[in-house]
Amino acid sequence: MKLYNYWRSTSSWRVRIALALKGLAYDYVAVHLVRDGGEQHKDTYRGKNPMEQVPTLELDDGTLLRQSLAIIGYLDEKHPSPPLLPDDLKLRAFTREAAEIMNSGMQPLHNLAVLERLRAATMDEKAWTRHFVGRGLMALEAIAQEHAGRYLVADAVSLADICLIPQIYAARRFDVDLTGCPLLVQIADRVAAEPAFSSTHPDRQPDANKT
Ligand SMILES: N[C@@H](CCC(=O)N[C@@H](CS)C(=O)NCC(=O)O)C(=O)O
Repeated sequence: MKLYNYWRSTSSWRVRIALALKGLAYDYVAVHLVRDGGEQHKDTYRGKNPMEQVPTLELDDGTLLRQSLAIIGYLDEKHPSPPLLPDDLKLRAFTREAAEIMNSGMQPLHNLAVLERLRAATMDEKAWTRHFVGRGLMALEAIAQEHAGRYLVADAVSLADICLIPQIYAARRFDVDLTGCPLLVQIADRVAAEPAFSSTHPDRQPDANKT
């Protein structure tokens, strides 16, 4: 398999974590989102991902999978161990709720293309990001207060943690105030030290900090 991704992309990191949890090997193909106007916009990559975003997972038979949660869902169904969703149906719903808050309620609002548009409109992109990421973090803290065990939802690693660790990384990158979500941060920092999360950290990727 080949994973087209970018070291600092939170959606890419989610897929790297899932691959690591499943013990699956892959070739790392770096797509530089900034250099030369962004390699995601070049014809060669747009053919693989018409949204001009990372990640894209190319299977050995050439099939292209896009959208991090769809890719992770495929990996989880194809390689069920360890499961990335709880067996209990209510815990499953809480896990998906947390993932969806991050996938549709937070990450898209600080995506590069959105920030570039805000910059062009001379809007305060930092205030924007802090507002929307802060709002999402408060909702996640409420989920943690209600449902956390060792992990964000109950006592097994899940899709919620796969989204959470990159999301907290992004929040810190954008200087978002984390004082209102102490349990979330406590869980995230503990889980981030686990091998599947730490080995896939942006700073440990081959394209890290390359301009
Ligand atoms: N919902 C998509 C989001 C993908 C996404 O926003 N990727 C960002 C990096 S995290 C990207 O490629 N941005 C490029 C751009 O905005 O030009 C997913 O989960 O895969």
